[in-house]
Amino acid sequence: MAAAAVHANIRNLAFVPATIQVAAGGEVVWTNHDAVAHSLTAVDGSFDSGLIQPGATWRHTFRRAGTFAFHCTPHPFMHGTVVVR
Ligand SMILES: [Cu+2]
Repeated sequence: MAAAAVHANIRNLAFVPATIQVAAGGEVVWTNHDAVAHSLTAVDGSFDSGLIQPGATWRHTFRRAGTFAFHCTPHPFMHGTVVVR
C-alpha cells in the first residue's frame, strides 16, 4: 500500500514549507493558493511542473533519494528543497 501523499502549499509567492521531506517512492502534492501561476522547476532538471495555475495542484513521485533544490521559473526568487530519504 502506498504511503499517503505529503501535502504542501504555494502561498504569497513562497513554497510552504520551503523544505519538504519524503520517503523514496513517496508523493508530494502542491496546491497553488496564489492568484498567479507558479512552477516547481528542479535545479538539476530532474522534474519540472510547468505552470501550475491558480487553485490547481501538481503532484510528483520522488523515486530517487537525494536533496533536490527547485525554484519557480516565473519568480526565480521563490526557492524550495525536497529531501528524499
Ligand atoms: Cu512563482
